[in-house]
Amino acid sequence: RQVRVAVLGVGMMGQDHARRLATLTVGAELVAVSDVDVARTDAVAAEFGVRAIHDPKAAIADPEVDALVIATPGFTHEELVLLALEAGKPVLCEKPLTTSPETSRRIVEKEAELGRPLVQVGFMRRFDTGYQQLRSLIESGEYGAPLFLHCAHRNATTPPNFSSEQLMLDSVVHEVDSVRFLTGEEIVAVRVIAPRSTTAAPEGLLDPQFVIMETESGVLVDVEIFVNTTFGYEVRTELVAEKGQARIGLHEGIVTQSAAGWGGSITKDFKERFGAAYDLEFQRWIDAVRAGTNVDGPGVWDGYAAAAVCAAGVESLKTGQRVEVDLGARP
Ligand code: ISE
Repeated sequence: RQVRVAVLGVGMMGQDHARRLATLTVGAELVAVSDVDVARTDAVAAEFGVRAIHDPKAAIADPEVDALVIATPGFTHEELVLLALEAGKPVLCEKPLTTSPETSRRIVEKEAELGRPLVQVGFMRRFDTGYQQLRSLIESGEYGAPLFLHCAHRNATTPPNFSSEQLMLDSVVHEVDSVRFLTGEEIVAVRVIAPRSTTAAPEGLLDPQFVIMETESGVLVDVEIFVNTTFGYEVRTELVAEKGQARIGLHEGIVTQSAAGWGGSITKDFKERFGAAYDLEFQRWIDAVRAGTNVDGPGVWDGYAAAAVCAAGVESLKTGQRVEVDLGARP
């Protein structure tokens, strides 16, 4: 049977997901969209020939909706995810799960009370071939223990009013999850420092920043987060292990050589760079919902751990100190 899905939040990402569900994901049927912007909801609903449900709570409660994609802004996630949990409906929630460890913890506890997984978190990099290959390499032990991960995460531009806090919660959160995915370890401490800002950074945003993370076993991670490079989207990771090194994300797509020289192209945004990863993420999620397991990928604990590390990062940026992360017991 087809899973009838409603997409809550049809901004840039939600529209992309609506299209994915309507045209690509096997076993899914897009049945409704919902957004605080009424005109936008109506336009997207008309585009896909589905229902516009203006109140997201009504969409969650709707008997003709089996599962939900939440792609609204992060600060709205807690309430919507908790309502979906109460309704017993599977959710694919875009990252971040919520904007604080306290609120994410509530979701972890609520799901534990229900006794079955219902929420998958949209850390799509876990479905990217490069990240999967790097994880397999680390897991195989062939290169010995990992020592460093050097990461660069660059965007061409940011949405208006993007703050230094959002830089941590919306952008660095991906590196946090990637490190946890690649190493299979929790992050125990964070320190954030920043050079002078680029003149392209909007008022109020420190950009770029440099984030240093330590894992349980002592892997040291550095992240250059730079979101106003003005020209393209690039996410790369270099592993330095005891007996070998590996890089992912350096060149996506074709590399050319001609009289003009050699080179390649740079993806313009994350929809392009991670398009295939999103497609796979959605297919695996819908397959899991149909199988009754609901989650096939990162879950609420991953969302919570990421929120805790990001909160420590925000604190470190303010105080300049190394901030330890204490996740507490996993229910
Ligand atoms: C955005 O929200 C994302 O999730 C992208 O993957 C990330 O690269 C970007 O910095 C965020 O703003």
